[in-house]
Amino acid sequence: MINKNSPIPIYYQLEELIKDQIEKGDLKPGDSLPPEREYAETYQISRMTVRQAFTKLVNDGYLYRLQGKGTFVAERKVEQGLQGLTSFTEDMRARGLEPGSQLINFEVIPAPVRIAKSLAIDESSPVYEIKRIRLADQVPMALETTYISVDKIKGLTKEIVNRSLYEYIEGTLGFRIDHARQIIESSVANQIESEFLSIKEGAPIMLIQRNTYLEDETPIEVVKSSYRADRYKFMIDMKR
Ligand code: 16G
Repeated sequence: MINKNSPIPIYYQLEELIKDQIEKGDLKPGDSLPPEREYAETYQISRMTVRQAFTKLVNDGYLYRLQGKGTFVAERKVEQGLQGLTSFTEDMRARGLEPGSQLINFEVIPAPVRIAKSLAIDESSPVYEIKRIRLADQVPMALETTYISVDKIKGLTKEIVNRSLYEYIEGTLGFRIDHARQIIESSVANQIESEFLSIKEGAPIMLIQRNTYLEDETPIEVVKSSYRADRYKFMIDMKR
């Protein structure tokens, strides 16, 4: 219920109320919300206040708006743990989602300077440049560009990267992927990202760069991923 005598702002109370309804399953992903007017009448509050709550929930990824159609409940975000070095395939399977990839580009190029440095190889030596849309139950989650040294990881094919890169590196080649450094920063989708991730240009995304190593510090991949910020959140447990 909304308590008008509370020091807690009304738009915030409404926000919490709608979040509770989503949490309890009274509102499910894809459901359309009653119009702002109806909320205003039910709770005897102004439409401005309702709009303020809706806008916050849209910005936080709980709701989305469709021009001329109304406001809808968004899919729950995938919560991605940050401890543990896992592959996309493993992450999705662990959640009961079907991992998939759509290959955008697979070619061998001369290593650009920064990639060569990160992979500890000579500049211009051959690297695979692999661009994949990563899918969960067919829904695009991330656009991922991977650089791998051709001399270190032999025999890569389109078929392999359409399945799992880590499965090939460990299962087939017998390397043990050991550790990685990952940097996460926020950004907005450019034209390419918006096209491949089915989001608007300028929509929020999270950029992740991962440099992955074998036990002996040999770098084996440099990966740049753009994740949909409306579908993903990251979680880390901490101990003091
Ligand atoms: C994840 C990794 C990526 C790795 C890929 C392998 C992040 C940010 N990136 O997407 O570095 O190359 O998994 O997945 O987590 P695969 O084995 O399914 O091809």
